[in-house]
Amino acid sequence: MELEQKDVSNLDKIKVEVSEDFDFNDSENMIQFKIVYWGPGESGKTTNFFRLREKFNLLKLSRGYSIETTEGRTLWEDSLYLLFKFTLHDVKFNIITHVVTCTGQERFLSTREYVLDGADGIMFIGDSDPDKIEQNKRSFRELVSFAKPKEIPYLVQLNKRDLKNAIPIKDFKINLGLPLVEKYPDGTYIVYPTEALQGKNIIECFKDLILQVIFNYFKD
Ligand SMILES: Nc1nc2c(ncn2[C@@H]2O[C@H](COP(=O)(O)OP(=O)(O)O)[C@@H](O)[C@H]2O)c(=O)[nH]1
Ligand SMILES: [Mg+2]
Repeated sequence: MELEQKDVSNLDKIKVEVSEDFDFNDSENMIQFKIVYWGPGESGKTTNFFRLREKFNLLKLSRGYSIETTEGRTLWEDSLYLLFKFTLHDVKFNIITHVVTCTGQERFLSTREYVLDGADGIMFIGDSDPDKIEQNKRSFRELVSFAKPKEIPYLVQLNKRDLKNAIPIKDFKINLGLPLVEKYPDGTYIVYPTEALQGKNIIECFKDLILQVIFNYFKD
């Protein structure tokens, strides 16, 4: 997979402010985004979702929901609406972000297509468990085949870095065909090491994806 050169000319001027002062009456500067959390089964998508729900406790529009099987696996999807404000060239925008996760289970492939429909940004959650290399590869290939033609921005998380036998980041990159350098020219990481259970790097990663989505939105 070739390294995409992202245009960095405008990124510095965009500031994402996580602010509670969301203006419901300012419909002109209201933008809606949909962010999908994608990855193999049990890599930590729902755990990411719980951390976002905690962090944005005061900013969410809805309580959100998770539809799970009796074993605690996501049956349908997790869904949540978050509110932000950000400033671009002194213009304030109100952003409503719909965050959804999809099931990693093969037998629910049709619901994954449903969940991906209309996505403005995708967060890939990889699993550091060395036994999950093939699942990571397959799921990432699916994501790329969906996101590349539509030019949907995505970031890659490598979750469960706390595992004692966690796969080295370099091996993960080689398996997924990702560049071995640390960052893209625009400053985003090729791979974000995370610990969703402990909440490490989850919000930072989410903010970087939002920035990519906003940048993509204003690029034309
Ligand atoms: N050790 C460890 N376990 C995690 C981490 N994140 C999630 N898990 C566990 O992995 C399992 C699957 O997580 P879940 O979020 O349901 O995965 P999903 O299928 O992608 O939604 C659960 O038992 C989580 O507690 C992490 O950072 N480290
Ligand atoms: Mg889940």
